[in-house]
Amino acid sequence: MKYLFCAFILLLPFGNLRAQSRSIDPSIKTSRVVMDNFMDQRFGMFIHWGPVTLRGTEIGWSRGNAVPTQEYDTLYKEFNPVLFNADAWVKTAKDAGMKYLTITAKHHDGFCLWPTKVSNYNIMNSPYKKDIVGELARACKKYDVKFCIYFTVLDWHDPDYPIHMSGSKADTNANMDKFVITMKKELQELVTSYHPYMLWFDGNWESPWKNEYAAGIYTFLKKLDPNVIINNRLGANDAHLKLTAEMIGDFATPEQKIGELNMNTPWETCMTICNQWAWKPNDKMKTLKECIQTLAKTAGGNGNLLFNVGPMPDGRMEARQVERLKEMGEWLKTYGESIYGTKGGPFKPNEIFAATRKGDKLYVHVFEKTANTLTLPVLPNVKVKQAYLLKGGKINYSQGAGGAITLQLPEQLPDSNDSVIVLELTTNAEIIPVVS
Ligand code: JFZ
Repeated sequence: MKYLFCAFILLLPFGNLRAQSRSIDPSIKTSRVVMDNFMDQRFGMFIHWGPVTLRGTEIGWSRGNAVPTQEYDTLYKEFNPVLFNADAWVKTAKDAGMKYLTITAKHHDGFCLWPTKVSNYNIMNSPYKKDIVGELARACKKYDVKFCIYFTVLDWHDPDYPIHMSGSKADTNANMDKFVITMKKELQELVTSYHPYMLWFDGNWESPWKNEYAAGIYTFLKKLDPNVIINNRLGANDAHLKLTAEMIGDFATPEQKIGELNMNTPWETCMTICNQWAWKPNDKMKTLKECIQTLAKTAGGNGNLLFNVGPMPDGRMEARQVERLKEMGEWLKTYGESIYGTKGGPFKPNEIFAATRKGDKLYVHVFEKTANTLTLPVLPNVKVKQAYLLKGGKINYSQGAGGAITLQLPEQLPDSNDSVIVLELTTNAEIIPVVS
């Protein structure tokens, strides 16, 4: 009997390992076809929103810092964004040329923007009492914008989650297994009610989160929807820039910086239009030049851009931000074919130019005119058939014996933010190896 007991104890960890694997079954991973389609979208809207906007401080992070915890946790009782209009937000995204939209259904502060049955800390207990996530899902469908959901792993508000504030030590009364069950219920509600195209996880860097949980959640989600796309912040890791075969997730998530050219691993840069993720009055806004060049350099690196807007506490997006996004949309009306559905490369984007490609076309995004000509790094075995401005107008060029292409730039570039020159090649531009 004693020996039997010992054998049981010895075998326990193995049984446990089998039940809670640290990795996922490769056959359930999001397919290449689905990921290629996601990467073709190139431009999406990120929205960070919640009761904290009443204070204009950062979502999640200001809890217990700029805003005392008690006060932060009761802000929802005053949250009444009567001017919220899901159609208007989605229309803003659409007019900006954005193809998908991601809303913070739950951020680190734990407040839920949908009527969850799992916790009372949700929008139905605010004076507003309307399903914000549901409204946005509906409007996205109407305007043919792909609907996506941001969901944080860590939750500083839930007593079952061991950490109650960034940097604080673990609460021994917390119950992580119970917390994960709650999380699964919340995710089940979100996936089955709103059918998100993609789930953008976050908050995976604190010690209570383990890959065992992440693998379980990934598997659980794939059973609910085999095609749902999942970012790399579900796996327990803080290497957001990377995505390796062992990491759990479908794409890498460089934050507030443009990812590096990568033809193999899907990635999406998330970046704010101002400085803060959530709304802040008079926050410094990026210039149109910065916005357009960020998008072009991201596409030039073969990545997507999830561009963040923080709406105001009354439910509207700031007029100046809406205007800026509209300007991006105007640029995309002319230049969209050099962004959507393209691949990045073969050159690494820099301050002067970036390149994208599709079929036999190589799109050269010219940011600055530093001389009358622009000579591109040598592309072996590539021959140009003709060159012209995407906006219209022939471009003279020469191709040296070594293959180097030199473009004659117009007296004045037609677009001060990014003028695209199309090079039609005699062969497929998409298979040109990356030039280092
Ligand atoms: C995270 C969030 O914390 C942030 O609020 C926002 O939602 C962004 C998209 O993702 O960004 C981070 C992640 C980690 C740290 C800071 C910001 N960190 O570890 O200091």
